[in-house]
Amino acid sequence: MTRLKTSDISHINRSLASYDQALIGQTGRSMFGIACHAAGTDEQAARAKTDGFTVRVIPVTSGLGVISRFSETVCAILAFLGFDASVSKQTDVAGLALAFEEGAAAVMMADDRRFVGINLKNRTVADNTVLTGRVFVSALSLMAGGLENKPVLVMGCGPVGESSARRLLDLGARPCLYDIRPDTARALHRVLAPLPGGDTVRVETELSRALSAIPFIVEATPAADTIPDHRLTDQVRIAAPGVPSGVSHTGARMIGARLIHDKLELGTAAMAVSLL
Ligand code: 2YH
Repeated sequence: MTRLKTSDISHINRSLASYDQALIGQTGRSMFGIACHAAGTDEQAARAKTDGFTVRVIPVTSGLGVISRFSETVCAILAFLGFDASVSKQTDVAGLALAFEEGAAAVMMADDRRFVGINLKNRTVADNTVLTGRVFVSALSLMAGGLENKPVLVMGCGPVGESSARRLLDLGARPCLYDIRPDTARALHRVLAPLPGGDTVRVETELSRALSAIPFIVEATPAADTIPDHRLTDQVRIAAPGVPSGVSHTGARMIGARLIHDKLELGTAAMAVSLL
C-alpha cells in the first residue's frame, strides 16, 4: 500500500478549481458529480445535503505518523465540494471524542493501513480504497460514454483493482484482469465469477496483448510507468487510481485529456458523498 508523501499532495489545494474544470471537460461532470455517479446519487439531492454537513478531519499520529498537509488537504477538498469541513484541533482518540462531543456529522481519518470516513449518526463507513476504485471507474465510464458490454483492462488486482472490477460489473462492462502475479488475478477472478456478470470476467497474463486489444484501462497498480508510451494510441482512455501513476510524464502529455489520475481528490470526494 502506498503511503502518500507531502510532495504528492502539496499542489492540491491551489489546483482544485482547475482540476474540477479539467474533469468537466473530460467527463461532462465535476468532481462532485463524478462522486455522485459513483454513489448512484442524484447530484442535486446530494448538493442540498452538503451545506451544514460537518466533517471533522482528525490527524492520526500512530504508526508512521502525521503526513504534513494531509489533513489540511483532505479538509480543503471537502470544503471545495461544499461540506462544512475543519481539521480537528486534537489528534487521535482525543480528536475522535471531540468530534462526537461537538456533534460532527462525520469524521475522516487515516493511519498507515486505512483512510476512512465515518458517519457518526448512521454508522456508515466509507473506505478510501473501495471508493477510489469505484469513483475512477465511474470517471472512466463517463469519459467513454458508457462501458456496457465493453472490455476494460484492470491492471493490478489488489484492493483498488478489486473495487474497480466490481464497479465495472455493476456498469455491465467486461473486466479483463491483469496482475504482475497471475495467481493474484486468478484469485480475483474466483471472487468475481459468482457475481452478476461474473461470467464475462477473464484473466490476461500477457500485458502487451491486452494493451494492444483493449483501449479502456483502469491502472490500479502501485508501480510507475506500467503502460509503455507507445501503447497510448488515440483510442486509449485511462483511469489511473494507482500511486504513483502507471503512465509516464511523457505518456501523460501524449494522451492529455484521455487520462484521469489524481492522488487524493476523487477518492476523498467519493468517500464524502457516500457518507451523506
Ligand atoms: O496514506 C495512507 C495509507 N497508505 C492509507 C491509504 C489508504 N488508501 N495513510 C495516510 C496517513 C495519514 C496520517 N496518519 C495523518 O496525517 O493523519
